[in-house]
Amino acid sequence: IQWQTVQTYDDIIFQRAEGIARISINRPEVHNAFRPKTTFELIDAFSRAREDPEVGVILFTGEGGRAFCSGGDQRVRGHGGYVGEDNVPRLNVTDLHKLIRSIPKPVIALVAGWAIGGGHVLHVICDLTIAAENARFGQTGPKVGSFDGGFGAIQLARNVGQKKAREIWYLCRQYDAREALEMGLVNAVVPLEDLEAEGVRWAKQILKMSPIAIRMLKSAFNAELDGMVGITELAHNANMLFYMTDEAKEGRNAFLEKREPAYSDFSKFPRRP
Ligand code: 2NE
Repeated sequence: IQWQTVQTYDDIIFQRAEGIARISINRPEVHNAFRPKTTFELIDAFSRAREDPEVGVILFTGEGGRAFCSGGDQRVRGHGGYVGEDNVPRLNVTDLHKLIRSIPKPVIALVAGWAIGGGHVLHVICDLTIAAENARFGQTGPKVGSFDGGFGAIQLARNVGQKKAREIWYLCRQYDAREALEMGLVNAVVPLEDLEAEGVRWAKQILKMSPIAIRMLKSAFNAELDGMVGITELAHNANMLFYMTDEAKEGRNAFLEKREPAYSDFSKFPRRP
């Protein structure tokens, strides 16, 4: 696959080819730990991939083959969050979590090496995870004075079950790729050299499917778990489909044509059982 750079950033790489976006954290010297700038750039790239009608699937990975992501950059962890160039401490990774969750296109994590701490949470949030044989997974929060009680705990428990999720968080152990596959933490394990090709294969298979069916499925999976926000997402997808009907268009046309006395004539539209 011939990746083309979409946008240049400092901390990440954003490429596109054949309907697939590839977004990669590029800080291998710290095992792809994220600082606020990294997160802002990721939010920008994911938003662009979301808006791009050519993109149907997003691959999310880390450069270097030794880490997907090692979580928040502990060197810039300050009083109340990770401190950016503006000296403001923040946890803007929350916005990235919500974006990956709701972007109406599948996001596939390709994990080589470490997926640790907040980096582990990032793959947990992705729709699918393909691991290289050298992948290692785990949470470190309670060891380093942190925790993620959001998707990092709750979605993890949905993925691997309550007992295993509590083990992962309370004991801060590390798990290899085979263990991750056994507990349902990842979808597949492949040799490191095949990781990207396998991700592209999965993406291409999804790209053959109905985009609306995939979109509706992602929001349906979210809806059960995400409360009012999840139901809103599913409901607005239903709205999108309704807007495509003649019935909804009649309402819009009547308003724009300033028809009197009643705006719309819905009489020709059936009341279905
Ligand atoms: C990932 C792990 C286990 C790898 O160990 P090893 O021995 O293979 O590598 P090493 O030497 O520790 O790491 C290589 C370089 O990367 C830096 C290291 O300090 C080291 O730098 P130098 O000594 O060569 O200069 N590095 C690695 N992870 C980093 C990080 N997160 N921040 C800054 N520098 C990092 C081992 O490196 C490890 O345990 N890393 C820390 C994992 C961790 O605790 N992450 C933070 C969890 S909290 C979090 O992410 C979070 C949250 O809980 C809630 C909200 C937002 C974020």
